[in-house]
Amino acid sequence: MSQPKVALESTVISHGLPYPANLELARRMEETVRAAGAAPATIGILSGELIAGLSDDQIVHLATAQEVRKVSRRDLPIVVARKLDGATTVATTMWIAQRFGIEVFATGGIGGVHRGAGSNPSSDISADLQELAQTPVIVVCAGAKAILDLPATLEYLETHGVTVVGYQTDSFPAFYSRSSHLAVDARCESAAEVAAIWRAKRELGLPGGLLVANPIPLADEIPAEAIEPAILQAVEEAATSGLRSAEVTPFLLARLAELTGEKSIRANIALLLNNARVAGEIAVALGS
Ligand code: PSU
Ligand code: MN
Repeated sequence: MSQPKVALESTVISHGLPYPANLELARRMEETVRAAGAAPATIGILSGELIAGLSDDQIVHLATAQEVRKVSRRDLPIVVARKLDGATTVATTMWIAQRFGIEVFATGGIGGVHRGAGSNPSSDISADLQELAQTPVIVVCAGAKAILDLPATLEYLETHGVTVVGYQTDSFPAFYSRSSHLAVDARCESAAEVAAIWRAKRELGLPGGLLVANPIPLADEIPAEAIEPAILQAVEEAATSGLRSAEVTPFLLARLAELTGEKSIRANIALLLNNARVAGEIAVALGS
């Protein structure tokens, strides 16, 4: 049997964290997956080629180049036809992972329903959610950032039949904070329990992915109250700046990082590594 594999995304490298924290993080994610007994495959697009298992040189390129497009599902045919470089979001990383036969993927936070989307005709809902409904990959995340509307995000996942399990938690995490106080569908204590739910889903013939929500380690947590003023400011600035589509999330992430400083970058790295470890353990439990 081949070694269990874990997919890793590249939008967090090109657009999620500043250099050099992004490069160090990408390398440490891979080491953490290996330490758990699995093989990492960082996913990205170079000159239009979909790659699952970027080399270190290729990761350096995505961490440093200025013109790397953030590639969601709708961008895939464009970057392939035009032979462009692309950093893959959760949606595209899932899609490429399943093409390469990889079942487990570690990320930081998934995209979701943006605040105000429900009442807004130009509502912004990440393609990550539809991908979870369609593509058979286990996604290990620390929930989603509270820049999003978390109740609406969970409702959307429910509507589209996406099972959300909490890893050693009863509530959906809010990225920097361990709890959003919103319930998950089931609590799993171990990687073996996650693997059992995944196998049952496959045996039932249900399409789509499984979302595993793994809270940030306690020592690295930033309380929700501490981060909320920065979120409100960033969301307000995004609304008044007239940003649209794929630009919104990178803008919010960058403003939040500026407003909250080093501490939020440290927290971001800590939760990503924690997710790489759990994803590695799940891949080993599945033997996939
Ligand atoms: N949330 C984070 N960090 C990130 C992202 C989301 O805390 O880097 C990235 C992920 O790649 C995710 C994407 O898939 O942003 C979602 O973008 P959009 O909302 O445009 O779908
Ligand atoms: Mn969007």
